[in-house]
Amino acid sequence: MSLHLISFKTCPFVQRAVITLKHKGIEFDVTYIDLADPPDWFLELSPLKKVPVLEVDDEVLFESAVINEYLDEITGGELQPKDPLARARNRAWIEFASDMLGNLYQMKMSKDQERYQRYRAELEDQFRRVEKHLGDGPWFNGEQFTLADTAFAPLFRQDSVADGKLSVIDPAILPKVAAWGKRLLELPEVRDSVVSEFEDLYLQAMEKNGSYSLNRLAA
Ligand SMILES: N[C@@H](CCC(=O)N[C@@H](CS)C(=O)NCC(=O)O)C(=O)O
Repeated sequence: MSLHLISFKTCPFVQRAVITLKHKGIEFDVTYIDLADPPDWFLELSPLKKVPVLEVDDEVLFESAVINEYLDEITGGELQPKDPLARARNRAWIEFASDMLGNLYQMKMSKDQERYQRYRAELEDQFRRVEKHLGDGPWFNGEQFTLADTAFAPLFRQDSVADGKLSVIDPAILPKVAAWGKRLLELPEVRDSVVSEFEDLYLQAMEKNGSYSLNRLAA
């Protein structure tokens, strides 16, 4: 079977799939596209015109959560809780993480203070909910590392750009979130899930968007 991932270099949703692929040691190859100028073949291939897309031989899979469940299921399924209710809750939190990724992106790219504060407040409220969910760790659901961990990890990677100077995670307020995020970022599959120029590309995107938080950092 051949697995071919279509990627955009700074996309956190693609990163989720790469983390799962690397965690599982699954062979795959990658094609990077420019979402600002997507090729016609991609627009034809991707039903929502979004990345990630995973080509499995001649089949096309899309949506990061679905791709990750598939990757897990073909390799033993240990990244999902066995109990149906726990599995359903995990899926719900993965959806929650997707919403957080949207808010984090909007916050980082916001041009003005008002908009920045609005997204930041929303994100802080979401992190407080995650803090309440977390137990003694080490992972989102305790001892078992699951797809929730691979789904949230890109959030911590994006939060940590610029040496963490733009982070919204205050360890005094969110001690469990901070410890969990640090643990995730130390994993080799998370560290190696982005291209070497990720940081530069992400900061360039912020600059291009006239990012309020980046401008404040430089001032
Ligand atoms: N729900 C999707 C979200 C994917 C997504 O938003 N990808 C962005 C890049 S990070 C994209 O392809 N955007 C292109 C567009 O919206 O046209 C998933 O989980 O895979």
